[in-house]
Amino acid sequence: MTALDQLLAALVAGTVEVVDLTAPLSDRTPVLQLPPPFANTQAFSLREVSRYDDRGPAWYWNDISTGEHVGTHFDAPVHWVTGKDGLDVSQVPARQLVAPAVVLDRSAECAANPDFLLEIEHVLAWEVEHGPLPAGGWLLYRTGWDGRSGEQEAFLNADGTGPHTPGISPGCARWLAQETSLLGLGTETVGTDAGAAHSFDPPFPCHSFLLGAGKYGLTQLQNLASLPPTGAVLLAAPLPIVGGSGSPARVLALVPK
Ligand code: 23J
Ligand code: MN
Repeated sequence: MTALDQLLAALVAGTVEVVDLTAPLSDRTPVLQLPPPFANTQAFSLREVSRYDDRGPAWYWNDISTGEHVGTHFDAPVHWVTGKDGLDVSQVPARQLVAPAVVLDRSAECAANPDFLLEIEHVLAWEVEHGPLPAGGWLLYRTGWDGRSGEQEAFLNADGTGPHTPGISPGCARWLAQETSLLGLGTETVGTDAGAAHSFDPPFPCHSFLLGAGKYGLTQLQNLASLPPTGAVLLAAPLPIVGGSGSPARVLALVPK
C-alpha cells in the first residue's frame, strides 16, 4: 500500500476525519472595519447572471464581488509593507498549502477578557506540554471567537474605544516571526491582529512581523475546538489571484481519530 492508499483507507474507515475550518461566505460574512482615514474593503456579494430563465434557460450562475480579505482567508507576505518584496498569493508554493498544524487554546482567558493577548510565555508553556512548534507548519490560535462569527456586531465587538477582540502581543508576534520556523499563524478573529492592534507599537504587529518574515496568515477560522493540540494536517487553498495580497480560502484539517 502506498502512503496515499493508507490515507484513503483511513478516510473511508473514519480513522482520519476531515474538519472544515472555513466560515460560510455570504453577504452576511463579517468584514473588517478600519477607522477613518483608512479605506475599507468590500463585503462578499452575489449578482445573479441567470437562473433557469430568459437569461439562461437551463443554467444558474452568479458573478461574485468580494474583497480579498473577507471571511476565512489567506494573507500573503506582500499584503504588508514589511513584506512588499515577498510573495503575492499566486506565488505561494502549492507544496506549502499542505502542512502540519498545532492548536494553542486560550479560549477561557478570551471569554473573560476580550482584549486578551498571547505572550511568549504562553507559547513556551504550550511547548513544555506538547513539544516544539512545527517547522514549516501552522500555529492555530484558539480564542473561542468563532462562536461570534454569525453576527458582525458580536464578532467585531467594537465600542467607543474601538474593537475589542483577542490577539497576540507585539513581543510575542516578533518572537513567532523571527525565532520560530512556523509557516504561518491562523486565528479565529477578523484579522490575525488584536482588535486594539492599531494602537500597538508597531501597529498591527502580527501583520508587520509575520508577513515581513515571509510567513503567512489565516483568519476567521472556525471549528478549531475539533482539532487536537498536535497531529492535524492543514489544507489551505487560497485562489491564485495574480498579484493578489490574499484570497478567501477553503481551509480543511485532516485529523486522526
Ligand atoms: C489591513 C489593515 C489592517 C488589518 C487587516 C488589513 C487585516 O486584518 C487583514 O485581513 O489582513 S488588521
Ligand atoms: Mn487579511
